[in-house]
Amino acid sequence: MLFPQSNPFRQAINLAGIWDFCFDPGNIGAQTNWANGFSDARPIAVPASWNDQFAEGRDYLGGAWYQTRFDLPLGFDVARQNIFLRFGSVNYFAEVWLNGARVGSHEGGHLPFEFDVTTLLRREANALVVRVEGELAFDRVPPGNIVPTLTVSNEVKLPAASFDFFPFCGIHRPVFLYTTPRGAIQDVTVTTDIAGTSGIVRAQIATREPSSARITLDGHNAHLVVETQSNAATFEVPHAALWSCESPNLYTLTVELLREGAVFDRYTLPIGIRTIQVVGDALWLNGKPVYLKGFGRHEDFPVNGRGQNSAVNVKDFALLEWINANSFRTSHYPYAEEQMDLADRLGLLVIDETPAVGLFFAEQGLSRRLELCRQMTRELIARDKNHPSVIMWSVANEPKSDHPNARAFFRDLYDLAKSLDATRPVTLVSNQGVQEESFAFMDLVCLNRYYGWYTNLGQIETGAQKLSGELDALYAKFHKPIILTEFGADALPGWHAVETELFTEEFQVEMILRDIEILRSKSFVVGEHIWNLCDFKTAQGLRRVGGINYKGAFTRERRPKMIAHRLRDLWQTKG
Ligand code: BDP
Repeated sequence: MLFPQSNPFRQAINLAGIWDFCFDPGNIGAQTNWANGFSDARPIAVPASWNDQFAEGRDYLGGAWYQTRFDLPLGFDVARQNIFLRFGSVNYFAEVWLNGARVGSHEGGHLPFEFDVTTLLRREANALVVRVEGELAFDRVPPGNIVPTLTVSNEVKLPAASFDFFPFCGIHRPVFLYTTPRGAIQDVTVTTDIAGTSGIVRAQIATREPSSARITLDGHNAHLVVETQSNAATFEVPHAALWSCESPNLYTLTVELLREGAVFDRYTLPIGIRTIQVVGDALWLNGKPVYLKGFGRHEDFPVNGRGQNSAVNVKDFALLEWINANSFRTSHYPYAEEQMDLADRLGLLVIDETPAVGLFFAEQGLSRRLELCRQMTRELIARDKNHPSVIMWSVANEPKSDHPNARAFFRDLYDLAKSLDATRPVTLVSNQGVQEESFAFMDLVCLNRYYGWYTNLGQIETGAQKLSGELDALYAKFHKPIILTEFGADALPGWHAVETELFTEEFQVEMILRDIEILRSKSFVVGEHIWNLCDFKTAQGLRRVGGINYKGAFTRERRPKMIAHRLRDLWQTKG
């Protein structure tokens, strides 16, 4: 799915700003037709989560209504164009009306969706209404409110999430209104390869009507043009400037559609020429082994919640660069498209994860959860397939996969991801260790471990030895490269002790650095991702003082803890 863009053939406007908002715990909106507009509204910022914007409503996840009005800008022409209304993401369920007519709905919190609204628009005072609802339920993805008869729950949480981050709700990413000409470019798929010193770029396009196309590749002294009737082009780029962490070289791919020799649509895409492969025990980028140094992260910031925030994105990427990280995982859901563009530009390697966190496999709701996971996998790959920064797909985080239904569930998702994208490895992030049956068919093993913290509490050396033994056992069983995708300890910023003590910055340093020594002693370990880049908000619970997970190397306000300085020294170079 293409991101909206403006050029001489397309226009996009961002409807961000202050909208009208109303909580609707009694479900009055549906009964009294708020779809046509509602009064007694309060102002709300879009995009942003609603939870921290007001004096009340922090834990409210039920129905709520948004509305805004807009005029059609000059150049938006319903007679000659298709006009789309596109949401970057809404958590969790969205229902949309335009000028009183129901446009459609979307389930799932972190992926874009759009509607062709051409026939519903008027020139002035268009009324857009969105009902959003973020209830936690056992048959949603991620699941929540799971009763103990369905699966073992770790801990009581308020709200009852089955995952360790706050279930922020609202219109989280930009809402665009954009035009395309009739018969426009619908999709572009780019794959790349390397042949000697040449780069091979294959572009496949989809159009709304059959059309001839001109596809151009520009950059780094190359200017290559292919005219095609078959919607496909292959370029051989001599002496290609490859995309890598050290040199994130981008080329520009331009697709133009031609009618009677004249261009009537254009879409421009930055692309990177690179390969990514699992080869034996190693992960190869551009034919050379690469070792991942970085973090699991969250989209999380005070007041804004999970709303797309470009300043925070830029800051987080600056911190990743400062600390000499070369990678991160979009734990535990797809991040904003704006972040993926930055990763391409700045040369960060991304493990791109679906929203499937905390899955369980009891029969009740299982087929619905699987169908949602399939939908989200399809939507994620459609959205992110062209990003050179994306080096693998993660189909889930920490499922409760010690259940007979789990293996078939993940086989299904693995096969689906591979059928949609044969160019990237597919993985599962698990805490089941050697018992994780799905590691048998995943391309890499991604393990989360907290020895010395949740197990072997305070025993850093004993924990490190257990980690060592477990890594050896995993490798002996699966013969695959391993990434430790989570490890770490909570550290209260400013809390210190001369002797080993839980929750101090010293303990966090000692434990992480000892674990890294173990990882570096195993040739089959291809990455270390510390949990987490920053402290982040969670549901309330006895393990989360103030509703915060303190495993960040930086605080929630992005100030470094001791571990940040130590990692910066250790990682020194990015590669
Ligand atoms: C792991 C989860 C992660 C948590 C982390 C923790 O994957 O979401 O935040 O533990 O407890 O199990 O800090």
